[in-house]
Amino acid sequence: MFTFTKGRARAAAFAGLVLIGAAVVGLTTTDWAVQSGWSPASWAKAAAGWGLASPATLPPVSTAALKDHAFELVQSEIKQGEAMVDVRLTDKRSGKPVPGAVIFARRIDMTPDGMPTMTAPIDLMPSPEPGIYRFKTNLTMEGGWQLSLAAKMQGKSGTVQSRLVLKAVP
Ligand SMILES: [Cu+2]
Repeated sequence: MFTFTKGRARAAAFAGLVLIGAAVVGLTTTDWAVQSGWSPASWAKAAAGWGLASPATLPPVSTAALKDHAFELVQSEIKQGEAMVDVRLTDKRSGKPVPGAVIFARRIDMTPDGMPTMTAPIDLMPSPEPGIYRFKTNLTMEGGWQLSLAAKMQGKSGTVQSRLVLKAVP
């Protein structure tokens, strides 16, 4: 018989929470890249970071937006082609950057230029500094691109959702 270890159960519960969160806020995997590069170990670590002792103590999923937190672009004009896009997660009350958020959904497309179906791959890279989140993408066309992000923060039940417009320049 296969038995779940406590760590595995916790990881599975956390993965479930993130997917439920994505579903509840109206995101689907076809529209959004739900982060797939996680290992159960990192899920368990993230869950442990939230102080989750066991799946039974998982907090209820809230769709309430965390309006006092937002992502902002470090640079809003980026050279066309393969690019790194840095965003800062800020607590608007203190102005301080917030490290350690789990970005569970992300998408980049050309909605600002009337091309909502024109998307590009967008991968989360290692953070260059605390509170800064870096993405690798390929802005194949000049013009306006919209970066949509949804994230969970440690110790908070709501979701940070931001839509940021950047410009790919020659
Ligand atoms: Cu386009």
